[in-house]
Amino acid sequence: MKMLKRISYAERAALCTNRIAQRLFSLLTEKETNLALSADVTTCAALLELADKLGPEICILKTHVDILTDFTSELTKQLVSLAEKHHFLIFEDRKFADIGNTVKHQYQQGVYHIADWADIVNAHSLPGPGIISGLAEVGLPKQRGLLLLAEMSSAGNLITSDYVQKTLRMAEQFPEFVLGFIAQKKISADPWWLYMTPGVQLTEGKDTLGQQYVTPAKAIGENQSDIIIVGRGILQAKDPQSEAQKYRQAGWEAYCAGLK
Ligand code: S5P
Repeated sequence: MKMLKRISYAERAALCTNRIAQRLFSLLTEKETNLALSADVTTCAALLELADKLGPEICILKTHVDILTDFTSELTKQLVSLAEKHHFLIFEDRKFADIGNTVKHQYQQGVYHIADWADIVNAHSLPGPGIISGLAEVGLPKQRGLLLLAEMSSAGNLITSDYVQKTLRMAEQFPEFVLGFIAQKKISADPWWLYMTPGVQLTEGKDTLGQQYVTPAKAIGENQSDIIIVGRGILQAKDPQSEAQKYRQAGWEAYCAGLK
């Protein structure tokens, strides 16, 4: 497949107006990593240990705080200080999917107070633009950013190419708040959108519950995504730290190869 020369993260930082996207493109360049760790563990101690040990390797720590069995607000304070120590952003993978008024409360209130500590959250576009307006009311004053789920990695998902295009159109209405997409591939020629791709392992394959994996080379190289999101590929390895280094290297090499 013919690949077009890609625009560097640094150049794209200069081309975008979204504050979080600028921050992230610059972070990718400075730290030379496009690896996001999907820290899908179920205790605070395990999450904090991962964040501290693997923090130097990653640009983003992706959390699912609602799978923790022992969540307290102390956890999020410690995560924020680890994010400062190791220079990564925190992305709570909340996948909001309700009407604007409800997601506003889910984002700001409840047990987790997500807006107080997560730099980035994501939402399905399914409910329509009101979901983005609702989240933006809470997130924008705190300089947070939103990713829309344009595509999913799971087999049999109901997303069509029309849905993807309509998701893009919706994002275009909120350039200050929406920084990009969870997607399997680049979906727009505009260089300011940032793409994060889950369903990544060093070899292609699937799990028993519909998850489908592509390699870092395919996600970043062929599919022109920006950041690989890796969970079990790292978490289930004997030595997660050295495994994270392998993913980091694979992701970065795929990016650099596209610049030539
Ligand atoms: O389409 C998607 C979107 C997301 S955010 N497919 C996904 O797998 N995810 C998330 O990425 C999922 O919730 C999980 O936290 C992570 C993938 O984990 P892994 O263990 O399969 O790498």
